[in-house]
Amino acid sequence: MIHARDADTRSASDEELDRIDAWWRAANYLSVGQIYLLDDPLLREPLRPEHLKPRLLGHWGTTPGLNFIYAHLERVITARDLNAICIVGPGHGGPAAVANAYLEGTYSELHPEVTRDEDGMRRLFRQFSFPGGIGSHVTAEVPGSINEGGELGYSLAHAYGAALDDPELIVFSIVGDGEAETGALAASWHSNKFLDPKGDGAVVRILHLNGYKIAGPAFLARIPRQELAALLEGYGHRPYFVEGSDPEVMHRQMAATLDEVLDDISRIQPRGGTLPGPWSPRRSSCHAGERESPASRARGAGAHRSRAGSR
Ligand SMILES: Cc1ncc(C[n+]2csc(CCOP(=O)(O)OP(=O)(O)O)c2C)c(N)n1
Ligand SMILES: [Mg+2]
Repeated sequence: MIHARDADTRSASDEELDRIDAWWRAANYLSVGQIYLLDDPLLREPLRPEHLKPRLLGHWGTTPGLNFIYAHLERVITARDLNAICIVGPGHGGPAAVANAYLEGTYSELHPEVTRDEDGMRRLFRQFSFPGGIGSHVTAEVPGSINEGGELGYSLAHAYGAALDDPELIVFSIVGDGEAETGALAASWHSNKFLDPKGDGAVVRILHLNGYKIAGPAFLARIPRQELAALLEGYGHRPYFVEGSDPEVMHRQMAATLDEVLDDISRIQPRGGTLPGPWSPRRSSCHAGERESPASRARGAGAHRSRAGSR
C-alpha cells in the first residue's frame, strides 16, 4: 500500500494550487446552481421560492469530489500535454461533468445557446434535470461523453475499452463506491489482465470513496483501509490513498499523488518527445478544438474528457 505523498511535498506551486482551488469552487457553485436554481444564477437578489426548482433530481453527494478530481486533472493534462480522457462513473455525477465542461468552454462550443455569461448560466441551471432539458447523470449531450451515467457499473469497462483502442491515450476513470458494488464494476477490476502495460493506453482508476451510494452506506469506504488495499492489490492494482477534509491539505496531496502516479506510468511507457517532461507532445482531449486529427476528434467527442488515475 502506498500512502499519499507527504502534504508538504512540492509538486504544484502555491499559485497553481490556488488556481485549482478557484476552479474547484467555481465548479461547485455551477453544480449547486444546476441542482437548485431556476433563476437568479448569480444570486444578485435574496433567494425567493420562485428562484428554486420545485422538484429536485440529482444529488450533491458525489459532486464536490468529482469537481476536485477534475480540477486536478486539468493541471496535469495541461502541464504534461497529455492525451487524456476522464470517465465519470458515480451516480448522478452529471452536474459536475457539465459544470467542468462549461468552465472549460467545451459545453458552449457544443451547445452555443448556453453562453458563457449570466443568461447562459440561467439556461445551464434551468435545463439540468428539467422537462425538455438534460439528464441528472452524464449523458451523450455532455461534450466528450462515452459513458452513459444512468445505469451504474460500466465506467471501468469503458475506460479499458478506450485504452485498448488507443495506445496514446491515458484514461482517468472515476469509480463511485456505490457503483463499485454493481456486478459489472466488480468484475471490471480484472480488466487489467487484458491490457499490455507497455503497448496499450493507460488506465488510472480513481475510486471515489465518499462513503455513500446516494444516502446508503457504501462498503468499500467502510472496510479497514488495509483490507481495501489488499483487495485492490489482489486484483493487481497499486493503490494510492488521498484522504482528508481540509481542502488546502487535500489539494497538495492530490497534486503530489497524481504526479507520482503519472511519473510511474511514464517509466513503464517511455515516450519520445521534445516537450519538457516525460510525455510526448500529445494533445489533451479536454480542450475541444485543439484536437489533431478527425480520429482523435471522434474519440474526444465520445468521451467525457476530463482527467485522473493508476495503472
Ligand atoms: C445498475 C444500477 N443500479 C442502481 C441504480 C440506482 N442508483 C443511482 S445512483 C446510485 C448510487 C451510486 O453510488 P455512487 O456511485 O457511490 O455515487 P454517489 O451516490 O456517491 O453519488 C444508485 C444505486 C442505477 N442508476 N444503476
Ligand atoms: Mg458514493
